Amino acid sequence: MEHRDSEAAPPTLGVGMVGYSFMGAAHSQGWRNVSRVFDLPVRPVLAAIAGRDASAVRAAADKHGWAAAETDWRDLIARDDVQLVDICTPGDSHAEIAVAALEAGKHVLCEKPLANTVAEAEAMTAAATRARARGQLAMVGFNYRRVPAVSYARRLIAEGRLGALRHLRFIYLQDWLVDPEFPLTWRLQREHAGSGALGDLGAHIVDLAQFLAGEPLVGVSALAETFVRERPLLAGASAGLSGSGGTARGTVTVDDAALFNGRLGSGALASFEATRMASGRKNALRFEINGELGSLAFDLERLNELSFHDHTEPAASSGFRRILVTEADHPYLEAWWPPGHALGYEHTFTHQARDLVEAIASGRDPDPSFADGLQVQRVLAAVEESAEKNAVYTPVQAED
Ligand code: SOE
Repeated sequence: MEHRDSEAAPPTLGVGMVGYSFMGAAHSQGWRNVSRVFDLPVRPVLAAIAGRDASAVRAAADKHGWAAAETDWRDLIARDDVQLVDICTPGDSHAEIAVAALEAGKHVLCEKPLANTVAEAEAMTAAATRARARGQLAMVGFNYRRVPAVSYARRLIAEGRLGALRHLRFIYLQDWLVDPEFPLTWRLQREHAGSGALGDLGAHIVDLAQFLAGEPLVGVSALAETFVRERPLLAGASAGLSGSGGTARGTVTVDDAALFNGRLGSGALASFEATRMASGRKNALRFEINGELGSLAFDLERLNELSFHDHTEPAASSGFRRILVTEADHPYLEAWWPPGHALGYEHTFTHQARDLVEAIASGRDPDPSFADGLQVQRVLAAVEESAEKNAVYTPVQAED
């Protein structure tokens, strides 16, 4: 924040983004429209975008509204017109870029999961702590916290409307890996993605469980499986070649699905299922939370709705009721459309940009912080360790 164009206009915050695929496009949308929707003390400016392929990054800059394009993220960080670096690359480059950006005096937004390993997440969190002392902020992009209905669920839980929590049940199901001929992209390679459905989808629901409950998971027991162990290589790729004749195939080195149970500090129990093999389920992130005074249920595929059961009401007339989370006093809704005029997936990125910009302008710690991202990473590591050890897995006896 940093440049003031005129006395009347708010100061600007130059944003530089690294990466321009799905998440780059989604974050771009957020940066592009945030100051047209919310009245912000600081106006983000899409200063520059970086990617390795010169013509592709130039095309992405034009398409998504970035003023300049760079082919090396180091050059992006070095730019004077960039005060915030938004990292939308695969997990294997998060740590290097984030630490370099923070050390160069930039604020950082980093896509989830924070890193591929706990060690990387620890280094990033240490860099964020050092940067905080110099006034720079770091946030991790768990965008589903910013669905208004999810944010409202947190508000109801924090207000005590559910009382003590007993069970938290989370599933996150997609189906884009059902086809065994789907190619071996970076998301299926451990060295690039860290893990599979676990880090990609499980990270979201672990973060949401901890955010909604307001406390961390303290232990887990897990199962994980890779159902399709070899997939066609992408054109041009050569590592891990196998097969003869037809398409060359490579080894899938991450999980296709992970199931785990966990315990929160308060003693509440949580269950999780993350898979990219659930045919028919496109982006089904669902939860149900039961407390001593009531329950909440949510489905991302109906993201403007929150189901609430108030168990203190007379039994005869109580039951789950649907709250349409589009009222002006629901989270984030004051700036959008009249009640009933629904929001969607993309709006979570606008809300994410708003929350980070407001934190920067006010000097408040953003949330989720890198420390929150590290906590999620620790849970993912514990899940992998438990699944590898088959720690609490007991085979059901087969019939004689
Ligand atoms: C792919 O599975 C993916 O894009 C995730 O990486 C995102 O985090 C999730 O929000 C949607 O699905």
